[in-house]
Amino acid sequence: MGIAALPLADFEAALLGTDRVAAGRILEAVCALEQPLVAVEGLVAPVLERIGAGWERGEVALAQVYMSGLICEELVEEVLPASKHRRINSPRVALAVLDDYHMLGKRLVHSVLRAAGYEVLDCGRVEPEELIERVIAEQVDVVMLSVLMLPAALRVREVVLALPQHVRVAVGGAPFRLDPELYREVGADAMGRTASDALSILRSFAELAA
Ligand code: B12
Repeated sequence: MGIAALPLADFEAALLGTDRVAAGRILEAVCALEQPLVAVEGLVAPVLERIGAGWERGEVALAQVYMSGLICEELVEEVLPASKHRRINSPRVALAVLDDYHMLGKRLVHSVLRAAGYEVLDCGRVEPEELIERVIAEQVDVVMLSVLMLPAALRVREVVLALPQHVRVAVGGAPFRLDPELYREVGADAMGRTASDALSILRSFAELAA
């Protein structure tokens, strides 16, 4: 199934109508033809973005955005795979949502990393101070941050400045996609546009360290 053939409009209608069953059926049907991650990135992420844009234009209620996010979180939990195997010699990777409540991007990045065999320290939703303490205490090598609000994106700088120099920081989420230079401005080492980018980022960090 080509991306163009994905039932974006039907999935959007199901979410806006809070019809979890219909949304689940649509996602399941796409998962039968595509890898679950491809389905989630091709269907769930763009439709949530469209719903967000509808909210900005005043055509969609915040409650609908909220319920759509919630339904998608549950559906994604069901379709994405659990860890396959553990990698030996993999870097210690920590993953967190910085200072806001948009959790779905982190969930996707977590699945991608686990499916590829990386062991991930999931810090959940954290303030910079707590994250810095954990990263240092757990001797983390790479920090992956999912950030959807601009004020939180600007706080990435606090994290970068407080971490030991060898720790690499990668970021992703709406503010970074809107302004592709922002990650450099806040001092991060890399930016991912999709959850799958987490893997190429880890590879590039490993090459730099070699
Ligand atoms: C769903 C949603 C919500 C839901 C969240 C539900 C949940 N449990 O997650 C709810 C309703 C709770 C919500 C609340 C709010 N939201 Co909101 N929300 C969204 C929306 C529509 C979609 C976000 C989403 O889940 N997308 C799907 C996921 C899968 O995409 P993603 O997170 O971008 O992740 C993908 C990539 O970015 C990448 N990625 C993400 N992180 C990382 C990290 C790494 C390391 C890598 C490699 C890749 C990567 O991988 C993912 C997939 O490939 C966005 C619109 C948008 N354009 O993003 C607005 C948006 C993020 N929200 C916004 C706002 C303003 C709010 C509220 C303040 C609204 C309000 N007035 O109350 C609150 C604030 C809550 C808070 N303090 O955190 C703004 C942020 C503006 C800004 N830049 O500051 C946005 C951009 C909407 C807009 N255009 O105005 N929201």
